[in-house]
Amino acid sequence: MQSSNPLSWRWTAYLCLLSVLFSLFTPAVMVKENDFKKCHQSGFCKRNRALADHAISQGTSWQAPYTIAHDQVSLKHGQLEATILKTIDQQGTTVNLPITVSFLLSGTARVTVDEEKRQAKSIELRNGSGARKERYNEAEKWAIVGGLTLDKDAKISHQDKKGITIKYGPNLEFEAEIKYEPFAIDFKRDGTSHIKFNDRGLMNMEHWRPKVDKVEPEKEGEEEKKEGEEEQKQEPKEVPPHLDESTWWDETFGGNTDSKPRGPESVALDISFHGYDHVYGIPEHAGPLSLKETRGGEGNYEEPYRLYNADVFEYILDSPMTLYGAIPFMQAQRKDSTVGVFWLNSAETWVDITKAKESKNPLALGIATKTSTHTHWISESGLMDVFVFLGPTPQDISKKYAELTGTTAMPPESALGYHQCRWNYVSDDDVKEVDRKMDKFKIPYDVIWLDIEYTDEKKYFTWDPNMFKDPISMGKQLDEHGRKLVIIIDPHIKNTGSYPVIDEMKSKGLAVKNKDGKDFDGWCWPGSSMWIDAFSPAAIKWWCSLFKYDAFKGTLENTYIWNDMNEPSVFNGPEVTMPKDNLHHGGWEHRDVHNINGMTFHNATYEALLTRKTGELRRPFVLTRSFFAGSQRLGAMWTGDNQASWEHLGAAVPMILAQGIAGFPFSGADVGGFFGNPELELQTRWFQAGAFYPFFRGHAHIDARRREPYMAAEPYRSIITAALRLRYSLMPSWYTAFFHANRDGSPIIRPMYWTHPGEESGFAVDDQFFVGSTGLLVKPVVEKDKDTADVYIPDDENYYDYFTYHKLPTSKGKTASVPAPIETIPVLMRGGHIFPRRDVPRRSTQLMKYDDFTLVVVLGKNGKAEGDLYVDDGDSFDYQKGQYIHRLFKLKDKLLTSTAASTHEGKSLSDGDWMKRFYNVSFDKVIIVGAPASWANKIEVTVKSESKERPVNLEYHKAEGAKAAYVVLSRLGVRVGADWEVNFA
Ligand code: NBV
Repeated sequence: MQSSNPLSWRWTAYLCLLSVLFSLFTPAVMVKENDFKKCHQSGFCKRNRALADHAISQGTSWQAPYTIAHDQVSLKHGQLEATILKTIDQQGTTVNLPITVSFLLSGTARVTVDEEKRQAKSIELRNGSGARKERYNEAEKWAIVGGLTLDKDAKISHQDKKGITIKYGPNLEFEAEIKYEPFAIDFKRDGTSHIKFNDRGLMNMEHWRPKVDKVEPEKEGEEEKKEGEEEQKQEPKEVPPHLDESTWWDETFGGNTDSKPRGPESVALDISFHGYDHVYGIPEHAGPLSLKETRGGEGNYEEPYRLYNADVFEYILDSPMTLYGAIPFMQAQRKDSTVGVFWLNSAETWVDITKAKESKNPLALGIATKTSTHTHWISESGLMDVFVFLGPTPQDISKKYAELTGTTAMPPESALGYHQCRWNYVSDDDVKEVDRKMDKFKIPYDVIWLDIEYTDEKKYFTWDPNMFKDPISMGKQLDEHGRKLVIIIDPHIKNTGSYPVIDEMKSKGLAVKNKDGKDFDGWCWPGSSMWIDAFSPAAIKWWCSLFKYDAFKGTLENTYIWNDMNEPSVFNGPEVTMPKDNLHHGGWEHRDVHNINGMTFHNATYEALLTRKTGELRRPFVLTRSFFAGSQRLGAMWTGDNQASWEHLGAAVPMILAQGIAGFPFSGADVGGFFGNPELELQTRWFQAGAFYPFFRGHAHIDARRREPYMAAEPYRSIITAALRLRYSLMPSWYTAFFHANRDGSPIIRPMYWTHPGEESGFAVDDQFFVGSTGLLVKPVVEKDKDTADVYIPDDENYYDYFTYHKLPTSKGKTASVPAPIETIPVLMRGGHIFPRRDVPRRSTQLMKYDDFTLVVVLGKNGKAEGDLYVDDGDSFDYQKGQYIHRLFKLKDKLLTSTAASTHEGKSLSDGDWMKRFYNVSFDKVIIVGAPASWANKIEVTVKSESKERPVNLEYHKAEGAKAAYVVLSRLGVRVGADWEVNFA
């Protein structure tokens, strides 16, 4: 940038100002591990961990003080109601904790525990707080969208004074054995225990109590003592750490004090997975997919996994430290069985994990027969609300969880293309230039992004008047090739004069409040800012009004939105976020809702895009940084501020896999790394990996050098371009994988345990994945100077190299070495699958919309293969009215067929414009890899479709060395929407 450029001096001035300000506040740019709490610095975590230590040290003599009053238990219409009595002192005083166990039609069980006094609001708040008195009970309202129908057939199979057993689920194959004293639940499937609640007695619900001020010793007497009897002074009695009251009523960290008007109120429970040695999920953490133990020991963490959405940039790898989002959903895996739990709580949460070898037979000296995983869930406030899934397959778990929290939204198809981002494209001309260059170098892309600098002084809904003089012409140029623009809108609103957005937000009372009920003012990019309270329906409505085309001038139909900083990031707040005693709509404390906060903002923006114009019903695209269970319904996420390092490249795949199995599969990592400048080899490898992220975006920090794909020197530019074209050619397969995720919650990229739950050797593998159900097995290269890759092979099928058709010498449970020089991405094709692609990658997905397809058939060992293709208009909601095509392909008994996959397909075909335009789109080519030698003499096959039969040329390529035989059928000319068959007999 020249120094004469106005942006340059403005930047210098701005940066100077920032550096002054940053020296005044805890700055976001210097975030280090120590700026975030460890468990011992978080009062409730420390107490509960200490309670666990205490309980475990007591061995069998420990009994949790929670008992169910046996004469008050009832089961009605699939719901068990009872009261847990918590004994709180030596005199036997008890506190009532109403418990509901709901048996859902889906076979999922839900255990909810509340506190009677809080339900009745008969508590007193301290410090004149205006907060709600109940335990937070609205997490369900935000996270759950279905699946709560009760299973009225659930029935009592046993009951006595000691407990009750309920049979429930499909064919009554599940059981919940509830023990009264101490309270515990054993969830069984087919008569054996899988998940146990409170079997280690770590349950803890810190009940409400009034603050009793300790009587101070009389001063005079004390003074006398000090003078004369110093040596007789009694040491204060040491309080065991689990009873330590020092952080009950207020707590200070990093100079910020939390006023805690309700005192201690944590909820904790131990949940054990019997016989399960792997647990997965609870994103977002930068660590392995198979979660580590957290109580020390070699290779383990010392700290629990933390879930407290925070702006932790330049984050540490291989760490249980919290990141930007939280999904408190965990799956456990053992050979041929998957189970799971969903801890529905939006407050700060910590999860300890330990594993124990257990011998079935105590006399079988030292022979451990199985490992069990013990987890300990600890949340600061709210209800105890846990869903239990008994599987038995990973698919069941993903589906049942999706029934509750919803599935990934069907995105606009362009959102699956490549996204070109950086902080920042400096002007509308700059954007146009990048757009032109991508075309010049024939590099496909769909979306270009604008970061915070496009605004007029960080005032969202405005454009920098000097640099973005004509956003409309910029948007129109992009539209010429079907491209989109994404602009960033953050939740902090600049608190400044002459800015209608802040004026309106204040006057309508839609900002988050501080503990005194005044608009909360904090520090973020714009300086002094206020935060929209997206929990409030009125705030959502107002937010929607800001996005109308006539309100937000300069935006067009091809403008989409990026929500950043929605944890929320508050530079001068505790742990770079909001004070916990801030107040939200309905009087809920920020403490209760913190982890949902980001999702409410994402939701408001999603709603805003849906309602930009009356009558315009197009799929929104909103990227979010912060998320919670349910955020998958609203758009995509990315893994935040990573670094241009090989280690961060390696960390991305396990993180994206964790997102997928936690129900939020539309995820990606900044390609190239956000901070720093990647060397060309790293950048190239990152593009190759990114081409297989569900969300594929290149992004860079403002200080990073320009690195648009065309900037790379040869041969890297061509290699990156090839990776991008590969993404575009496989787009039909990606879109079909999204369709499946949308239908049943399945991950888009799938880890080995999910696809092969019977193959234990793959349970910890997290650096490779299958793409949807295509059978494409990808292992991105994440190390420097590599020219081979070892791919783990999970079964005894045939595996072929995607590019060369070389058949790999493989065997189940072993790795196969595949060539991976810089120009190659290790991609294998698993036998038995058929996947669609388009062989002419164009400038954007929209330009490929009506192109013909190629089908790749990869024969399995049994000579069969199958797969599917889903297509719709990629933009509207007409697919919900049946305006889509979903074909099933099968090759068996020498017959390749395409049939409609569902009866819904094409309903009211004539209504849809897209259906009409798509009518003649065809399958042009079929490639059959691993073709039998008996086809070698064929030169022709017959294709039948729409009552016509005609011959098609068959090109047979015989096997050569490792290269498998394959067949190509060209100019097939069968319509995608029609049934057809090819006979190879
Ligand atoms: O808006 C600027 C950046 C953005 O580029 C990045 O992707 C976000 O994760 N944003 C964070 C704020 C500041 C980062 C130092």
